[in-house]
Amino acid sequence: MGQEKIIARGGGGGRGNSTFASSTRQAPRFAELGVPGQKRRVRLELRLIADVGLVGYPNAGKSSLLAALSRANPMIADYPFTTLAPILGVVQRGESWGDGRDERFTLADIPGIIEGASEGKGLGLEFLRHISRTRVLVYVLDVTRDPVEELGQLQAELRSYDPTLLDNSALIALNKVELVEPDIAEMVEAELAEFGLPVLKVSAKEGNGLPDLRETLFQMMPDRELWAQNKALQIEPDTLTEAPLTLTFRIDPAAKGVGVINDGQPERVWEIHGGGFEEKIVRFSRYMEEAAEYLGNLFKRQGLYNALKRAGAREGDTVEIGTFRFEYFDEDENKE
Ligand SMILES: Nc1nc2c(ncn2[C@@H]2O[C@H](COP(=O)(O)OP(=O)(O)OP(=O)(O)O)[C@@H](O)[C@H]2O)c(=O)[nH]1
Ligand SMILES: [Mg+2]
Repeated sequence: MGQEKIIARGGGGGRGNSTFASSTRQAPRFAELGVPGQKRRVRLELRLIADVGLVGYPNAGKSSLLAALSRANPMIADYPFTTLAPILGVVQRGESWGDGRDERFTLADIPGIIEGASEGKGLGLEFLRHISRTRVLVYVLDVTRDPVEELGQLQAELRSYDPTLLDNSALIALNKVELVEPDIAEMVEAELAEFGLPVLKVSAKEGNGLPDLRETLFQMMPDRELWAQNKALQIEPDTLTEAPLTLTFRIDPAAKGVGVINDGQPERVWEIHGGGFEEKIVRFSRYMEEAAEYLGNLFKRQGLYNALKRAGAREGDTVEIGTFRFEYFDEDENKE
């Protein structure tokens, strides 16, 4: 709100005639001309800024969920691509509008996604861009279809559009559960659990599980500031690798490992310099705990774990980046 951005600068103005006045030229009849301003052709793209985005195949019940959770009144019908443009609703916690932080969030219903959406099939990119700024994604799946297959497809589409979308908090709303026997719904729920996301069984039509869904969304909503920082970091990941990375190994005789004490063994410490890691770490100093998992993944993506492994790091070693220390964990050794 109220943000400004200069897209084209006006040219510098010329000096007026009085600037050129002198004792012999008291009323100069000339002035300096200004220089032309910048000319630019711009295309503005409108993005919804919603907190939560509903994604799913056509007909899964996204609009029905939006209608059930908010006062929005989207069109709902039993044919695919009913929703042609994104619609926003406001979801409240409790009865009042509340004065607390985040007592409400905005929910965006976007048109259905189909295979190939990221290449422009269906309504294509038109809507995927609208979920690039949401903090939580809800995958809406129809229990009577093939939810496991459809979720895989949805994620593949999102990934090929923007891989960082999959780093967002997300949950699965398994919809239309009143249409199947409870044990079928539970079986599907168990299969979907493989995706590592919370699964909530709901019926947008009958209202089953909706209070739970709403509350879970409130609980999952990441702090706006932290989310924005993570997002900023994801957008410019390459800056991490600019400075050359150096790993310096040292033994600390005072055995104070991170988390575990190495049975009185001297502590093995890897100091990390360069690679942009120290600079990134300080940006999270206020959020170390919350951001630990995110940073772990980021470091992995940026090759820090591989570099450590190649250098001979062992399980339980301490890795030190600036004032931040964590324990090295050998993934290959811990794989089943
Ligand atoms: N039985 C049952 N039907 C539902 C439920 N939720 C939605 N539906 C029905 O499923 C159909 C599609 O619902 P919509 O909410 O329009 O689906 P959508 O995901 O928004 O579909 P598009 O806008 O086409 O992508 C409608 O006929 C709904 O009434 C549910 O929980 N149970
Ligand atoms: Mg719809």
